[in-house]
Amino acid sequence: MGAAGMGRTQAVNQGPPAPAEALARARAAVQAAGRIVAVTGAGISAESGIPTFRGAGGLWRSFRPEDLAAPEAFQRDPRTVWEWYAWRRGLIAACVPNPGHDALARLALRQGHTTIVTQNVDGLHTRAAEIQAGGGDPTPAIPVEVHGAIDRDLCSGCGVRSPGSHSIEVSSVETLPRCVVCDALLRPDVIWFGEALETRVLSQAFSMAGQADVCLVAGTSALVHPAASIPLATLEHGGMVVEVNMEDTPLTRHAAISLRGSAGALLPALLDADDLP
Ligand code: BJW
Ligand code: ZN
Repeated sequence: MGAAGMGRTQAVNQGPPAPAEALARARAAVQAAGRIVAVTGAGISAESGIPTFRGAGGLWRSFRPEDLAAPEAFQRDPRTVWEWYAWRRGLIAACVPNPGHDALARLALRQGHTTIVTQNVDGLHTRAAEIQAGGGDPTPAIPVEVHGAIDRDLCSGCGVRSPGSHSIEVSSVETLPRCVVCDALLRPDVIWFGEALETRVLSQAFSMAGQADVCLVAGTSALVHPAASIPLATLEHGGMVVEVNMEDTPLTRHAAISLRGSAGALLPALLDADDLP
């Protein structure tokens, strides 16, 4: 029996299994999988010190998304939006990957058919890939970033991309960074609410999920679409979803195996077995 069939059969109406048993089943599924896609969200970076968006301590408890993560907000008040992003850039730059990022990077580097798809804009999967590759080629563990990258700028006029600065003067609109090509305001190269995700990037994410035997979903509330639908492509293909999260999400009912706990503890326990591919 393939990994997908095995997980689904065992998941039917048996209630939550004991954590050790669920972990053992998830390890067996990962071991049996030919192709794996990992879909990650803010929860995987929480243990690196980067706040999540929703839930206790989440950014949306203190800030209104429509004031900061929407194109209308940038048109109305670019200074306030930049102030928030400059603060987050600084915070993220001071953070390092945690054992959850590391375990996923090691999996992708040793298992030739693993793709990491992340909603995170913090670049920590890429940094983990570089560290875990140890001077070798990190490419297999470089993620598909569906919501962009906070460390990059995008011209709001001509769309040209450039590396982001860490010394943005946010005291007035006049001092905000401008495009060297067309002089329009630069903005962070992230996807805001109401903006389309880049077609090529989104297609790649759905295509990888649509070929995967196991979709490992870690640290996302699975509330923001279209990213939240990516694991469903694995289910449509006949694969299984394994969820790692501190709490239930809308995806939990689709998951063959739900592992409750922190990604930093569970992902190494799940992926770092000696006998895994
Ligand atoms: C741990 C843990 C630990 C904690 N270990 N776990 C369908 C239905 C309804 C609405 C829509 C729909 N389709 C589209 C929409 C609208 C909207 C949307 O989804 N709204 C919903 C919120 C209602 N989507 C959009 O607007 C998207 N665009 C779009 O659809 O365009 C259509 C279009 C087409 C053509 C032309 C034009 C338009 C864009 C969405 C962009 C989201 N952007 C943000 C900000 C990015 C930039 C930035 O960082 O500033 O992306 S919002 C924010 O949410 C960020 C995240 O990537 C995203 C997802 O959050 P995530 O990662 O899941 O984090 P949290 O905080 O929600 O959850 C953390 C989880 O971790 C929790 O579950 C914890 O339990 C867990 N956790 N610690 C393991 N240690
Ligand atoms: Zn420009």
